Amino acid sequence: MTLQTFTMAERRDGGGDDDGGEGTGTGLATRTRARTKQPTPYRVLMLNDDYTPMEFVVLCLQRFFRMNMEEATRVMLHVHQKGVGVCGIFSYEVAETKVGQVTDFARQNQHPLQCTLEKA
Ligand code: TYC
Repeated sequence: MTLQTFTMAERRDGGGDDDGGEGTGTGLATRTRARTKQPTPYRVLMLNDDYTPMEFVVLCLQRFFRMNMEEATRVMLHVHQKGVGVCGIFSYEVAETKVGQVTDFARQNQHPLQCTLEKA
């Protein structure tokens, strides 16, 4: 969310007085309103492989995607059977961070587990 300052003349709603309580006293009153902009969503995907233990994948889903045991097991089995599965949908920055966390944790434990992201 960004905060944008604008003059009364720029207000779509016609604004109020020109130097109200929050005015500048110069006759060019400004107000600040919140502008919300949804970030482009990205899917984080987990890929299957033949070597990473199922328990390790479940641990990753719990640790980095805040899934409970039941959810994490369901997603892990989906990936195991179909080859790929969705861990969650995030802003680019958050998605990229999670991919890095999973990849680093997998490498630290000598597992080939792969995680990637794509535009949702
Ligand atoms: N296929 C792996 C096995 O049989 C388990 C696995 C599941 C690996 C999901 C990666 O993203 C994955 N041990």
